[in-house]
Amino acid sequence: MRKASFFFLPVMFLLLFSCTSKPGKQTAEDRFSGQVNEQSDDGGIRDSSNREEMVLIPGGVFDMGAREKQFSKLDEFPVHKVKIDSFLMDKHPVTNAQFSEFVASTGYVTTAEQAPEWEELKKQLPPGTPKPPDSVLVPASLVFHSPDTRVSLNNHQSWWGWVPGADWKHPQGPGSSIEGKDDYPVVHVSWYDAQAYVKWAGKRLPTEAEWEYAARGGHNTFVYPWGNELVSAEKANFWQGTFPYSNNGDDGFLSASPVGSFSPNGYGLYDMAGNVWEWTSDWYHAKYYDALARKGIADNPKGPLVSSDPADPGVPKKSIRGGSFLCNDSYCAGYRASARMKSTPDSGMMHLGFRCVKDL
Ligand SMILES: [Ca+2]
Ligand SMILES: [Ca+2]
Repeated sequence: MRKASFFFLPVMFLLLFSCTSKPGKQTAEDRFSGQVNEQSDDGGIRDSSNREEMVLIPGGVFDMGAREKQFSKLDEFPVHKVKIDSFLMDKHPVTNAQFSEFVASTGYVTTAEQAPEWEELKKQLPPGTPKPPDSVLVPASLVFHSPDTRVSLNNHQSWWGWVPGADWKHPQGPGSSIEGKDDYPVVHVSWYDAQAYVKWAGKRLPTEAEWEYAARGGHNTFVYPWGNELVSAEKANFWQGTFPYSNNGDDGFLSASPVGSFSPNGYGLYDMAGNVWEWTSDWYHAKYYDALARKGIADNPKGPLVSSDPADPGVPKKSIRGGSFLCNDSYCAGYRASARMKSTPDSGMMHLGFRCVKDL
């Protein structure tokens, strides 16, 4: 498995960003409507009016972007005014139990559970890229492993493995399971999988602006969902130790944690910092804030029309937010409210999930 993944990763990482992706074999439209609507007993749409798991995020105007310069990245600038209308947001990321209910109801098959098709994959690769062996063109997803030797923090291939059989029911790959983990966030879900779920639930994914506004918990000056104190083991599930080699687990968790294991923010939202990254509806664009800043107050921005990641030209990505159990101050400090990350929409990863929002 390791040998296969190492062979394939150089190909994969041409596609993917810093955190990578998986080639899906369906279009976004296919994945939205096909399986869900065809197989669902109730027409594919669940009447999800249960608001008890959601909290009201009251609308307002806030300053979107970086609050400090130690950890902030260029794509968090310039800080700009954004108006957000009131909306409802899930208190926590979608759990394995919730996703299981969706799959049981619809028969949905996630991206990671399907083999990539070379004809589709090669469209995203430079001409002449050789076809990988069939042994790696199998259902698989990306699983973290600590490297055995010293590696560059710029070399993400060093700690991500393309693991056949890894999917939402097998977060660490074959032999692992989600038994007893009903209240853990679902992972290894692509953006298309998340979209299928929110449609079924009668909800939607948050915009990047909504996500950041909600993460601040009503406090415009906060760096983190809890305030301005630096991250610590009591605040969130992140990486204590030297990333990516040694994880002390001082916060009690070496990987994902049950949702709600740490204190909520000012709006009553759990896990906005750490645990798993969360998909947003927006395309990622490194310069999007420049465009918004010229508007005065941006009114409920829904992301750019096209994606742009200078680190990976030509590969469209969606914005993901909030950081994960792999985040550390030495690397991404993704648990800051303004921190941005990105991933190709067909990515499935062991530290990436989502939560839903709903209009009032
Ligand atoms: Ca941890
Ligand atoms: Ca999170």
